[in-house]
Amino acid sequence: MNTDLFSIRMRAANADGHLCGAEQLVPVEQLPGLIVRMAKRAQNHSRGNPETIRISIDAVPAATVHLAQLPDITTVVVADVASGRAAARAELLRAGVSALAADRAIAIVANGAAPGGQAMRGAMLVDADSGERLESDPARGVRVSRMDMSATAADLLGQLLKGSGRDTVHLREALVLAGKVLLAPGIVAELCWSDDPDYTAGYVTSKARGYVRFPHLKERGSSLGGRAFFVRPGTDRAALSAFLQRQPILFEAIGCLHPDEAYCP
Ligand code: WAQ
Ligand code: MG
Repeated sequence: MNTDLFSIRMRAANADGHLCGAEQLVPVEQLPGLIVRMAKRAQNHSRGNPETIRISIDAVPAATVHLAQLPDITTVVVADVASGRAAARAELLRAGVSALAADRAIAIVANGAAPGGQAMRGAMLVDADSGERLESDPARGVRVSRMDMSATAADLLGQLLKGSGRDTVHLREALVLAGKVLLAPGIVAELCWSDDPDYTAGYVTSKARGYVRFPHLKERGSSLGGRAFFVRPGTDRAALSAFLQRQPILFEAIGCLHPDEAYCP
């Protein structure tokens, strides 16, 4: 990297709580267009109308940006939410998460992880053995930022996913977020499904298997979704949060696409 980048973060909320957010890492010339797109996105969101939209921009020196490759993508076809959650649970166990921790996290996301049964703004940190929640603020959680994929990686992924019904902004952004989380110290796996009522897909990621998607992890119409980052017992939480919130990561290559897209770099 030899040009400086800018971290841009958006967060929108109203009296009901968190509506949506987004984070990207872009060259300066993309900032004006992106500010407008992020504001429009907050104003046209399926979770409701915002009362506050905050957009923050921070310079990121080129020398601090780590370059990386995105995780492999696998889509597991499931017929309904029950089989989707069972398959996601099996994937978490395969990654080394205990059954207790997997079951607890799935139930918490399904019921709304923030106080009052709302969706959280960020992610829960969950001990991969005990299932104990470790984040200091259960409404905010940990919000990952300062990550993106390069234009080249985005173009290639777009070409490969075109026409598959998988070329969604949700998938791109979730893949980038999950890719960064996998690089963080102490992470065992991640579980996620969207809190957007019209988006039912979710995923489990792990180092061994990459980004494993399930088209149905919640019922259409539900606004309850969230994220759990499973950590090894004894993980230094301050170091983990600092990495997730501050270390800039730019994905300039994509991974393999399984099964039917049949692509590998
Ligand atoms: N850092 C930490 N947690 C976050 C972040 C972030 N930057 N952004 C969102 N979350 C948490 C927060 O609790 C949200 O309520 C929850 O995740 C869901 O966020 O087809 O769209 O942006 O492969 O609604 C996954 C499947 C889509 C994509 C996930 O999440 C696919 C999605 P959303
Ligand atoms: Mg959402």
